[in-house]
Amino acid sequence: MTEIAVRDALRAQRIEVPSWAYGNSGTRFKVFSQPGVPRTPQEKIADAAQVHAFTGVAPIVSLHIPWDRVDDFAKLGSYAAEQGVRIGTINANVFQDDDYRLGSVTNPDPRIRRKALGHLLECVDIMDATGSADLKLWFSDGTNYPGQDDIRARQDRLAEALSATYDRLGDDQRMLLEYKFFEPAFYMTDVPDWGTAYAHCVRLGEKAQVVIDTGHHAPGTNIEFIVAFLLREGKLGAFDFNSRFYADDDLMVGAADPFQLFRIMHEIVRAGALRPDSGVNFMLDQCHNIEPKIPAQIRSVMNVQEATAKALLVDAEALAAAQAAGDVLGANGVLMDAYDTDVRPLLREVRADLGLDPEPMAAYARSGYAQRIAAERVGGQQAGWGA
Ligand code: PSV
Ligand code: MN
Ligand code: MN
Repeated sequence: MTEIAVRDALRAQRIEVPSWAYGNSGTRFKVFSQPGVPRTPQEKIADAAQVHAFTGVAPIVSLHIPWDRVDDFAKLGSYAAEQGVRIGTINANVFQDDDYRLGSVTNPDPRIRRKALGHLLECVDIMDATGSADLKLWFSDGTNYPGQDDIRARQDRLAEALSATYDRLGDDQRMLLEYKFFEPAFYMTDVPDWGTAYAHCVRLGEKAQVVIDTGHHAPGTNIEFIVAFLLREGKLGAFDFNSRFYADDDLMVGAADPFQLFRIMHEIVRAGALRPDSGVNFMLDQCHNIEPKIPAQIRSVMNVQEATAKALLVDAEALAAAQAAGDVLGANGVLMDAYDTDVRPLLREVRADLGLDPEPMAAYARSGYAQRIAAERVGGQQAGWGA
């Protein structure tokens, strides 16, 4: 790829940020409060707009319903536009209601299944109002003990709810199905892995695609293989980017394993899936329990940019030649040369081209925004967990 093409690709890159990254969050042991956190969905969007203002590549904000429920979603969309961003993916939430103790769409009780489906359909109504293209579905459904419920019957119930939701989607809307190998269910999860998500999506049709949340795999899983496979099948709809050391840690993407992030982005670049119109949505799904939230989102966006820049710098011709020649060390060397490149000077130039400060973290710190929200906002809210 020519240097101009690399710069163009980096300028055109789009990363979607989650509204819930700006609220207070924590673990089940303690939620720490931070000064200036948003009290309303509008304030979360205003904070997200800061991330875009300083990086130039994050103009889209995902919402989580009901955490971001408002009376008038069309008006919230207009508010976002005034802030210089737009509302993106709508995340459904069927995991925080007492009724869902034994599951939501896979619950043995038909009344509770109907309630869960009602929420999913309501999320599509919200998408209509916000102009969102993607509905993201993650189910906490599963069982804690062998024998607790029938595994196959639960799959039937899941398929039924997915199909009813799929039928409600508009022509330009998609359903993104996210998997997670455990938690909160500890014995069996109803959508535990990409294979299960993929099989449901294939049955549903073209508008159903798989979401890869990077934190939702067992240690040692080769995530870039999953990326490559789903891309080849045209079934990779989106990422939920974050980092993990142990379980679903939701730490900043690229913090735990920048090399893994590079390997993922290499598969994306190879498949031509980086372009904003590729159908792959690059979202963050993170919490910032102890670090300040807006800078943590800025840092995360920068980490994705760095991994992307390195992936774009891979010498594709040299790599193909080494692979064809069976040159194991040569091929690996081509990849490592790109990974070992310091791309920060290049990204500084890309930002300058966009009319931005080349150093987003320092520029945000100097802006005084953090001090202003700390003074203005009293009584900031929890991101959603336990709310
Ligand atoms: C579940 O762990 C998950 O990754 C899903 O995407 C939820 O919607 C999200 O976390 C909430 O942060
Ligand atoms: Mn996720
Ligand atoms: Mn998660």
